[in-house]
Amino acid sequence: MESKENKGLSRRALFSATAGTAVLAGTMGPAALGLGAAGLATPARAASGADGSVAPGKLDDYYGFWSSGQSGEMRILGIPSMRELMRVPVFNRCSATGWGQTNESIRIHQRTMSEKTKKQLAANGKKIHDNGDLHHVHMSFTEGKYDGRYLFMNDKANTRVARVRCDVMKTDAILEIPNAKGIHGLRPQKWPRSNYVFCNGEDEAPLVNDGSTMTDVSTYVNIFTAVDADKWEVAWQVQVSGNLDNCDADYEGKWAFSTSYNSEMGMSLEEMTKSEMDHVVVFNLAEIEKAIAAGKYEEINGVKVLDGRKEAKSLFTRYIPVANNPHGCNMAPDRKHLCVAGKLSPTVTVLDVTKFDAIFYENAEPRSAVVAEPELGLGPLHTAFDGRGNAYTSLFLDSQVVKWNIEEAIRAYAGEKIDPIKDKLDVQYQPGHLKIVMGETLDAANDWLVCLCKFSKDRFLNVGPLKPENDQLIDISGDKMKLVHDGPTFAEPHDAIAVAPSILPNIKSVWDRQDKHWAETRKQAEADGVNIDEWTDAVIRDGNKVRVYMTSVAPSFSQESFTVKEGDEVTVIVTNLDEIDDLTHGFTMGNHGVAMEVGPQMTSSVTFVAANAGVYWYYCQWFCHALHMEMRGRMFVEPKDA
Ligand code: K7E
Ligand code: CUA
Ligand code: CA
Repeated sequence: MESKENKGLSRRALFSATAGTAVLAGTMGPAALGLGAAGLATPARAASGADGSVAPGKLDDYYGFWSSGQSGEMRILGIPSMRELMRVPVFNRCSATGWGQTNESIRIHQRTMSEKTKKQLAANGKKIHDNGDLHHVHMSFTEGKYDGRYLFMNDKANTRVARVRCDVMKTDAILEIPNAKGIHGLRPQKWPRSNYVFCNGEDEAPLVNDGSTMTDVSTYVNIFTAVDADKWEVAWQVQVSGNLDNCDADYEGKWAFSTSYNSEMGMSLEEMTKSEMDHVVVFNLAEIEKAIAAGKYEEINGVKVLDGRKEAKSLFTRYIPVANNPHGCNMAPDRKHLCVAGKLSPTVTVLDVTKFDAIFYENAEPRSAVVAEPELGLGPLHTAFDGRGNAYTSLFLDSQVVKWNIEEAIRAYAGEKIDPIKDKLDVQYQPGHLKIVMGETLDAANDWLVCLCKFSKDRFLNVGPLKPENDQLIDISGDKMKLVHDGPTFAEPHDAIAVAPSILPNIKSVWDRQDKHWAETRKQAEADGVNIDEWTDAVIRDGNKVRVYMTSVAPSFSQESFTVKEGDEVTVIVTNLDEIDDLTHGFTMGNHGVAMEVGPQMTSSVTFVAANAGVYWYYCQWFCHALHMEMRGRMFVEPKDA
């Protein structure tokens, strides 16, 4: 094989460790390849430089999981290098992987789709909403620490939440949330584990939203949702007063909390900023669960809904007044302090969550839980925490990160003459979220802070009126913060988390053939009498539906051609029998708008109508082998009357 390889092809052009080994393999069966997973050396971990640089071939110290806002995907970055490692399509349509087009992904999209959404889509000739506005990515917790099982995220645009499996880093479930509108804030329960994912409905609308009432704002509601993180369905909802922005949960499993910038229930900017104070809503999980178990809920659109509005005077909620139009809602890993960013107010309000019981059960003043309110600067949006009792708050208007000490802020609030502010750093420009590695867990570290800036302005070469955002890496190991890296990112990261690789020891490189991701497709194959775990080239006709089963082994598909009739609904099911790290194939059907990823040992399928008679080439779009270009075949579409 070695000599053949040298004859016709430049070795350098190939991936010698993987596909190159199989260059010019004449036989296409998997056994003929004889390729093990060996040969891929694992580079050593980075002993990264003080400037955050990671040498070529070295691995990053942390995974960064990034939201992408209106791009609708999740991104994986390496920290501290800030190299983009992967994009995981979630709510968006992905040209490379076929996410949003493959049958497997459409099933995930459609599983919880409402009749209204189906009608809306059908009227527009679509099967799924293929955009999303993904703000918040958070990992599942067990006892206050990341557990490496799932990542959860919101879609503000189409009122959905999604779950990504950490073993394969693929979206595994999407949930359309009934009753609520515009899911914004999202956080998993931290203790005892993430049984719930808490989701804020940001926008107000009539509960029965059928046009019978529209402009009468008194009929509008806002909904807080707890999603069952395992079953990926709504566990319960609580109707609240005012809208909901960001949320978080405590380290005891007792409370969830949400900020509200529109306690006024205003519909215009003027109305939404009219009051002196808005509020934080505290949700009492035990009381909510008790009421749900006792059946004291109203079922609306198939979901159990409790009334937690102020006037209902329930034990489900309490409303703690904070300065007008708060935004960030961040629980400190000291297990005790919730930091609510003022946005319009230059302050962060620090609430002691151990004082919430008194507010619920002893009629204590809601503001009695406030233990500090440091004045930090203009436009505080979000707060991150290190493992040394410090908080770091982004100041949107000042374009700064301010480092302050929580205990000192509490002492200052109690009257002591002490300045809790430790440092201020200019960032470029207008920061939103900021994250310290492991910083939202009990393992908060003290090395890196990532600050997600909304504007980059002059920081990069001009690329036109649409500019990248700027995700900045800041060294927080010393007393003073130090900016070490500018990282341009495409529209538009909001939140991010950073996770040590030790939390994620089970990420696969090759799919398990029995993976549930294509369980439905497997069922169909079994019904067709086709074994998709073996080399197969079955074509099954079922009226005008044709199912074409193919396998792929670099550099071939098992079918060099197949024939269908004009107007047939064609489903192509491709199984990649290669078992090698990084040996992904693809299937692209020319001139049909069809393309999908078929990872090692993965099955993917796609359905389309062959509307025009003629010859069409399909090909593998992932460069997999020296003969990757030759990995192609023809679809013959016979004229209808032939
Ligand atoms: Cu501040 Cu959507 Cu978390 Cu953006 S939200 S910044
Ligand atoms: Cu298979 Cu390219
Ligand atoms: Ca307000």
